[in-house]
Amino acid sequence: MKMTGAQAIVTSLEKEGVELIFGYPGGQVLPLYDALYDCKLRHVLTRHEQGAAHAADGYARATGKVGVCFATSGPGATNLITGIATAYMDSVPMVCITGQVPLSVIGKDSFQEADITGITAPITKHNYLVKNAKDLPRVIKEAFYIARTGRPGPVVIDVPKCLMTTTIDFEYPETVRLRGYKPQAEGKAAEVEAVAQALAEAKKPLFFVGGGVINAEAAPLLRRIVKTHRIPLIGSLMGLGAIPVTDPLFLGMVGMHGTVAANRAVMECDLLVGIGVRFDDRVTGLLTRFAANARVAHFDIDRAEVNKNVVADLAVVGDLRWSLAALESAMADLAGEGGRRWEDWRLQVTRWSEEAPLSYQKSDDVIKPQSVIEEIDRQTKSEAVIVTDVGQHQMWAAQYYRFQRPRSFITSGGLGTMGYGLPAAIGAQMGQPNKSVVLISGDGSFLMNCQELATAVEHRLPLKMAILNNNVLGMVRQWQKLFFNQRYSYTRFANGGTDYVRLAEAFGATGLRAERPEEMPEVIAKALATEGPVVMDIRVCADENVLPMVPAGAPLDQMINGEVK
Ligand SMILES: Cc1ncc(C[n+]2csc(CCOP(=O)(O)OP(=O)(O)O)c2C)c(N)n1
Repeated sequence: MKMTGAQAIVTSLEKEGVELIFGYPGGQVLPLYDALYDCKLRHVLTRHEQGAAHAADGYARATGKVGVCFATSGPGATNLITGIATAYMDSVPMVCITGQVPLSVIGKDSFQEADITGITAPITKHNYLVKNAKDLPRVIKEAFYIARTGRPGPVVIDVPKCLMTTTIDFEYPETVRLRGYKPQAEGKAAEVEAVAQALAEAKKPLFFVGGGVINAEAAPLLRRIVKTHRIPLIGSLMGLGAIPVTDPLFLGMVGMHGTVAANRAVMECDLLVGIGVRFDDRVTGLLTRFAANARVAHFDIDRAEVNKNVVADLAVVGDLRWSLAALESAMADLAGEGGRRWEDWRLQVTRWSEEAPLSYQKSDDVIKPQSVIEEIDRQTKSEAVIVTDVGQHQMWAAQYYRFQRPRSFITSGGLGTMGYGLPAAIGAQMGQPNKSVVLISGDGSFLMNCQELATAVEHRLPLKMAILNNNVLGMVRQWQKLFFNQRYSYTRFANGGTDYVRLAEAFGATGLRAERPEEMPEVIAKALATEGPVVMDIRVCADENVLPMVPAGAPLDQMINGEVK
């Protein structure tokens, strides 16, 4: 069928089953937007391209589908960068289509020209500068395949405007043939056997669960193994929800703001089985002391992760759905002993959990930020999809919300991107229209992309937004307090900060405020009962620290306010 390049892009996206595109138009994508005008695809106009990228990312994380965003050339494309890097760090499948100046003027510093494939090379799984309109269907087919297979990630397709108006014979390829890219779904049976053998020999085994389990949709398998063998687990920030955090065998998040029990278990286990994790520095602390008494087994889809940070004694490279199924079979001999094997170890770690639970000083005078998360958890019955920004509020959300399901915690883990929350929550809510989506943000982070309130209002999203407003850049202030002699350099907002109730109202959203501890539960209840987007300005005390805390670069048993000294 004959059609223009722009129509070919749109038709290819339809063939990929795309339902939603987040984007922002401009000169070099005008023909593409013209093709959108009368097609079935739904396009959401964000108020900033960064918002479009994060919304596509939030949509992808909430649904498991590939998120799609559009931007024009030059500043439109560069505004996507933070969103692309955020998705790359957390292995989120995304396809970003950017307009480029016409082929004849590339390299001439043309109006709104930026070398976006050059700029995004280190933060994309792959990228394309398309040079021939007839390649568009194949490139789009490949881009979706690359984004969602193997270790997922963002792919950029840069399309010079002249290709969008060129007529081609459209034919959508049925298959993808890429030399040099063959994601390894199945690992080696012998590698799995070796892990099962190590488990049989271990006295103190510990599973360490990461975002890879959620990405691979392997949580049900993991839950089955844990139910049978009752091996204690810890999680990374990205792994929260893979196992219900209320399961007594789940010792909590590990690392800088991990629980005493989780960090202590790492220091004392004799076999650490990392599953879909990348052992980043916020998790390991001082690498040479991390799991120093343990053999390490590492399951991951990405061979490059093995031995990158923590040297693995055993490794299984493959899709976790394959690897965990294989592990389950390989552990069959141990199944009968599930109740008794490792009983002492299990008792020991659960005792640590009981002895040193997460805790904070309660107050009747000021709203404690942790209590806000507990109240949101109670009122949403631990069933909401929680999206966060970055800072103290993010860590409190991770610590105090009781996640039950995969894809119920959406947060920027690897890049730690302030401003991620609101647009990601919009994407998550659009991807999961029937779920209760709650954004937990900070007053600093919220302002970074608050223009997206306009998008939430335009689409009448039932999104509830809780700003833990401490009038400071809390997490940075915490470091200044603990490690810079309380020299609070530029971390307080002058003049009492922003009036978030009026900000919400200016955009047409509902704004509510809680200043006193007794008002807070009512404000949350009212927000949840109010239709459409609601911003809650919750005035929390500023002088609160996220604890426990392992100082950067210290070993995990040196926790501030942890019982392990
Ligand atoms: C884009 C970006 N800029 C700067 C930082 C560094 N940073 C990390 S946490 C933080 C403070 C966040 O403040 P707020 O959103 O108010 O949350 P709080 O820590 O007070 O809960 C800053 C500035 C960052 N993570 N991202």
